[in-house]
Amino acid sequence: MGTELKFFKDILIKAITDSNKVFIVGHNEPDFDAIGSAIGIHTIAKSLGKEVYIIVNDDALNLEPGVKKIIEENKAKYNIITLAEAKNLLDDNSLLVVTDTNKDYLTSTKDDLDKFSKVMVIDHHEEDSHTIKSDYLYINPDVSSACEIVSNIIISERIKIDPKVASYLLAGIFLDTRRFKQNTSSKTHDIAEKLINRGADSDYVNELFREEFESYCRINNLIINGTVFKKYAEETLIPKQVSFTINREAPTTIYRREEIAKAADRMLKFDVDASFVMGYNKEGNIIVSARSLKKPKASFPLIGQIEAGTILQKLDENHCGGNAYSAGGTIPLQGGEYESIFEIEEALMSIVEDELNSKAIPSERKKVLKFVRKDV
Ligand SMILES: [Mn+2]
Repeated sequence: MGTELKFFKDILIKAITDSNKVFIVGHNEPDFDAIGSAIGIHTIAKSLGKEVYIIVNDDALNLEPGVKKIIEENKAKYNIITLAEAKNLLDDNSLLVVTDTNKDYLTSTKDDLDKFSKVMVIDHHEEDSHTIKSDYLYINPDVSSACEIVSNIIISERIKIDPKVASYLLAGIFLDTRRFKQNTSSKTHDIAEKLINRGADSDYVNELFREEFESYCRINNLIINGTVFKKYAEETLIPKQVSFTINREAPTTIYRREEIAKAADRMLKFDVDASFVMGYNKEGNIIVSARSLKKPKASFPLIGQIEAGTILQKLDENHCGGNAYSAGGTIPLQGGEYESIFEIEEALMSIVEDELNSKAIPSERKKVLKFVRKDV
């Protein structure tokens, strides 16, 4: 365990010990990483003898099936409650631990932070100006997932965990690394091994990851009928191909956030440097998901990475965020900057173009460089 995490762990444990009640919240529409890490933190606080609650304030319709299953099975066991219930339970010495996000607008507790006597954040996403106002935060973008951070704390504190909790934590790591295909370090493998030793069952995790056939069709239909490819910076050393996906036949089709994210992930399997996918959510806002291909360390040129997070921040800095490889957000249409999903796509296309032009090296420069070399 790194010294920074060790330092944070000691503060977290002291904060839990000193408080009467502990509340945990992940980002809205929690995924396996948010819910898994929340249950992991629950286990830590419970081991210290505390009254612990997990806040999930989403309509079950917006949740993916595996997450819904975890929540339904564990509602009583892990005190999973709504924000309104949490507000009734709060006392003058309550701690809030936010996990898997550092952005205030992505949590249900955004307007109630001052009601908690202490707020702490555990996250692995890049930090930006919207970071939650907290007493202590541990944000490490070099770690695969919030579940990896929380597992590390559980293991180093030798806290006994239920094998199912070990499975939930492994599910979070599976999700955010796409099964060790990205953001994976030797430490991630080490933590996964330790979770398996504590009873995590990958067959059970596979079961959680099973998709609904209808949702699978919706995602594939979106990709097949809605994707256009655009080439950028063709005259330079770093030509790029980028895909943009919208349901062009029925643009107002409603998607869940995780469906849009899955479509963006899947597009990276093809010959593209980055993928952008957009779709309506139930509330009539536009979900945007961006992915950028991470080039192997040895590849040349190293420059020219399309930074997914930077591009979405330029699109709408108040509603989007993420890192270079993975970013997302939900953009309001009513009273917002954009009037239609196609307007958002157009804006995205031109932001990508501007970004690449500002970074691109014209191919003539290559020749010049060769001359220079000859002269030397
Ligand atoms: Mn995560």
